[in-house]
Amino acid sequence: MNDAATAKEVNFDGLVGPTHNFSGLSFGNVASRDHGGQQSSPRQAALQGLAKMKAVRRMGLPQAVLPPQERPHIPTLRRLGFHGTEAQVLQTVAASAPHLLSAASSASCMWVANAATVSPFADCADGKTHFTPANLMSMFHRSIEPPITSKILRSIFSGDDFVHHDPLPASATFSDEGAANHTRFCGNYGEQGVELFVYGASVAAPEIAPAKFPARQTLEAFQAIARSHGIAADKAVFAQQNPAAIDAGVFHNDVIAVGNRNILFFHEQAFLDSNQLKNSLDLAMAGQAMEYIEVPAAAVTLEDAVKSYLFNSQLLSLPDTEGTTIVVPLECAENSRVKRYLDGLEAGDNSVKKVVYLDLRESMSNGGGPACLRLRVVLTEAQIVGMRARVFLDDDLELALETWIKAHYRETLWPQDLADPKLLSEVRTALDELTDILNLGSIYDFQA
Ligand code: SUG
Repeated sequence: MNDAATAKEVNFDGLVGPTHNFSGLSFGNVASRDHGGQQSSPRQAALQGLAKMKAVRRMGLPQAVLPPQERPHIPTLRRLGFHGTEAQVLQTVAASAPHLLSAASSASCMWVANAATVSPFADCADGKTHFTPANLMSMFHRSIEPPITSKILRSIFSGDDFVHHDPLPASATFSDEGAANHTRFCGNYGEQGVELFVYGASVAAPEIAPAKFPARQTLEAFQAIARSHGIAADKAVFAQQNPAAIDAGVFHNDVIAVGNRNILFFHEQAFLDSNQLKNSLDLAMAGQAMEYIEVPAAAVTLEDAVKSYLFNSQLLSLPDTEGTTIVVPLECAENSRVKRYLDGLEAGDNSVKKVVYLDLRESMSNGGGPACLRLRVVLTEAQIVGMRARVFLDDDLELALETWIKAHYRETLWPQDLADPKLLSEVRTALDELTDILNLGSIYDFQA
């Protein structure tokens, strides 16, 4: 049985794939729109992501990695009617429908906060950890991810302690974007916690919805997930995003709020009704005090929050340390209001004692900050030790990944370069080697 007392929360970070590029694919994500068509650096993107993993590991926390997917995804292009040899498929789609080539080539699976909703064993009726891969049906380029995500999660989290559900039906009613809209509050990670499910819209009350940009998570999706994960009714809290926040570019709740243990750090305008949310959380926590750090719009505007990604941060409880460390993107130091707020937070009367700024510019330019790049999974010592895949960072794996990135990734990439058949073979060579490094077996279509 699970040795709950040894349970730790592990950050699994998505390794940025070799086709990282800026194609302006995500309507409602202002960074994606603003950088569409620009030149990217896949190598820098992957190294920046790896540097974050190393930094968190240096803080004394376990850190693991999830592999990227195969892109361009030729099977998707064939499904869309492109035929011939792989080189012909690439050539035809580039000439006739370049937006489809971009979609089939996006490295978007790096934002693993959207990979799945994960409920730790202590919250689930059967005492097992439950995974539901997100269907990501609201953006075509992301809807390609779930089958392989599912395969990867099943391969890494294998055995009787883990339950893997299928993604929800790919219908607008069940639009699901995973952990980016899900937060868990608890005392120690191995104890039963409270799960907060935040949604942008619902079929039940369609009149409360954003006017400009899409709501990417529904209430109905999260109700289904809470049911199938076996979350007790009095430990599941559902709250709606403020539609005005979505219209300001908050396409996932993790762009405007983040939680860890008993802390909720959020913007005043994040939720439709913050007071009701706080009351529900207090009740569900049953006597365990919550710490609410609510940032007023007078200090940091919604626009500042979306530009700086202040809330797309990681709140980390470091071993043998009092208080919490917050990892934020470098952009937070470049906005004077956000910087002033963080300086005050660090010095103030609350649990956040230290701010760490990290350079994740390549991912940020597509709307992905520190929190987007990680999926949190609570694991016991025995589960960590028993893992067959080599996904936990140590000195050797860090070096192997760095060497691998430097050997296989291009320094620069334009969206037009996605049609280059050489890129496809570079990607496959790289991923083939990666499955060996990570001891994953064959997970990609091209390996079948
Ligand atoms: O789904 N961007 C991603 C960013 C996801 C961020 N995740 C969280 N907030 N958890 C998205 O919008 C842009 C790709 C492009 O435009 O090339 C993109 O897919």
